[in-house]
Amino acid sequence: MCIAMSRQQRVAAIHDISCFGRCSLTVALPIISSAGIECSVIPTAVLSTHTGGFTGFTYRDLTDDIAPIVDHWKTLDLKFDGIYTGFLGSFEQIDIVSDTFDRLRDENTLIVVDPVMADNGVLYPIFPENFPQGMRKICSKADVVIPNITEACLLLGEEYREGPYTKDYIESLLRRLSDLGPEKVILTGVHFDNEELGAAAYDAGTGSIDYAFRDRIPGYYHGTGDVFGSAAVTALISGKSLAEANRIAVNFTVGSLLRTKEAGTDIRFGVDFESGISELLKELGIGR
Ligand code: PXL
Repeated sequence: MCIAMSRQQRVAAIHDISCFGRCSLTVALPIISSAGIECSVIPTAVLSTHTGGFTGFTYRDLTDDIAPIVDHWKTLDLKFDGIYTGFLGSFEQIDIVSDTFDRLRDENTLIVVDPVMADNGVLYPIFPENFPQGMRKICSKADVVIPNITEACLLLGEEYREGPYTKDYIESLLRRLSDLGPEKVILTGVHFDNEELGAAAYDAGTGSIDYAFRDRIPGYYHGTGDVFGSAAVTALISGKSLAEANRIAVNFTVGSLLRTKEAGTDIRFGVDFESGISELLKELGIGR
């Protein structure tokens, strides 16, 4: 009998820990781990809750901890199949995270940047106005970027527009985002009418653009971008194509939203992605 030994995949997730209100690491870690991928973390900040809709949250900036964590990791000769970044705790972290890519990557590492900084046309108030220029810098080093439309506009230095959008507009955003450096772009919040909402995936290597849509669910729920990004990273590291990863991430996010809406949960508490993990694993070809 021949037993093939395959090395377990390993991802470094660089996001904040929002202690309550499912987003960032409390979402990335369980989703990535659920698929049998080892998930190491570099926390960028520790907050009592995320910043969306809560007041009085605590905020501990971990800017000074990132380089020493990476220094220590460098003594361990670790290999990373992926590096996935999200919410950064300060403007100074942009250069530190950019150096971290250079220090942890090898030729096989997939760098995925979710330029978490804005939504619904507005930069999160916690960030300075020049934050998008910094984010552009780390996006230029990524293999895959996952912005929403607001973040895409900020990265490209142009006015945010309300949807519905035209195909020409979306495809122009995708191509111009890829021109910043990343070969692959997944753009969320895409809609051509008021009935359906989804995401577009562009691969500059093949020139292909693929869309995934589901019926729009009314209401705004926090943390869905991180649920989407974590599912997309999990699918990509599991060997799925960009188009498949996009479709899987849309379905996982919509399932999480539907359960949360049905349960009547406070929109600030994040979405019930946990109950969708077995379905996600089936989509990935891992579950029974
Ligand atoms: O889900 C994005 C996110 C992550 N982390 C923190 C946030 C937000 C969005 O508001 O506040 C701390």
